[in-house]
Amino acid sequence: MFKSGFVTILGRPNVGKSTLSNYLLGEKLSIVSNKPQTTRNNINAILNGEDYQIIFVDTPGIHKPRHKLGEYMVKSASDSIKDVDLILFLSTPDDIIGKGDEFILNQFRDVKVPVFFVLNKIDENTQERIAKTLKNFSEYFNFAEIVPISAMKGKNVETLLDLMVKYLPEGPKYYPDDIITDQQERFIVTEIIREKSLRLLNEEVPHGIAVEIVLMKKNEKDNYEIEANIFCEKDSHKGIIIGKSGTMLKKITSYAKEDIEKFFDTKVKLKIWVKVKKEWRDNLITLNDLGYK
Ligand SMILES: Nc1nc2c(ncn2[C@@H]2O[C@H](COP(=O)(O)OP(=O)(O)OP(=O)(O)O)[C@@H](O)[C@H]2O)c(=O)[nH]1
Ligand SMILES: [Mg+2]
Repeated sequence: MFKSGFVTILGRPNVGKSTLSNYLLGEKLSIVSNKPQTTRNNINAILNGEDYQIIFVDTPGIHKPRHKLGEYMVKSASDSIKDVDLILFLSTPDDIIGKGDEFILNQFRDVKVPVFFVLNKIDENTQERIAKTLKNFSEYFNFAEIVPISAMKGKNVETLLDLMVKYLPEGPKYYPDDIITDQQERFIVTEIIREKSLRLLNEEVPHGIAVEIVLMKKNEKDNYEIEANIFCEKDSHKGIIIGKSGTMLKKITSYAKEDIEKFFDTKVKLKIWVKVKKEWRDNLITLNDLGYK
């Protein structure tokens, strides 16, 4: 029997949803950083097994939005619940169930599909704390399965995968074998540039960044030529992103280039400009233009 289905990965920001999605896929498709609100769109990651196909939906962390971009992010994540066959609710060890987790769990009260509790980051927590968290959550909600994992180390992820397959319905192959995502190549490039910005910049600067591809084409040698804009919200941020004598922008560009070359397995010429777009995170038209729609 061939099994297939959509599995959404939901949780607060920074709990490791994208890390898990990447680990399951065996490919770095989603960007990851130690800052909350890294992922901004739902990203489908397609995993093919011998007798199954799972489409994982990596979602933005559910949080209290403070601008229209945040509203879009939270809505994308919450909407994913409607069309899936299984929900993975991710959290991390803590002494109590926080308000953020309660808010998410309450959205699951009426769903018809199984909900797994996946407790991530067990590698950096004590057994005692892990046990306490598992107990608290199992009393709070009727989960189909409870699985403690480390997405970073891959601990117990195989077990989690087996359980998911067990719960999935019989179904067709939704996508051909040779694709890992339905995301556009342009989107993947903008995300890689955004990841480098998130990792290299601090405080509020990286959160106000959006990336737009101005040009992306293959030249006669079949290598990519890419030009992109980094938008930020303030003149002072622009200075920080460019850095003294352009050092920061050079770093962002060279790290991004390296990853883009790895992802597409080809040489890349990358040029990036930095521009200011005031309060774009609250401007619906700009959000639309940047693909947050
Ligand atoms: N120690 C440890 N760290 C982890 C684990 N999984 C993820 N992390 C780290 O946690 C941070 C957040 O990981 P992400 O995968 O970006 O988290 P996310 O839930 O996708 O975050 P948003 O996209 O912002 O909602 C990164 O620094 C990861 O390296 C884990 O199992 N153990
Ligand atoms: Mg993420």
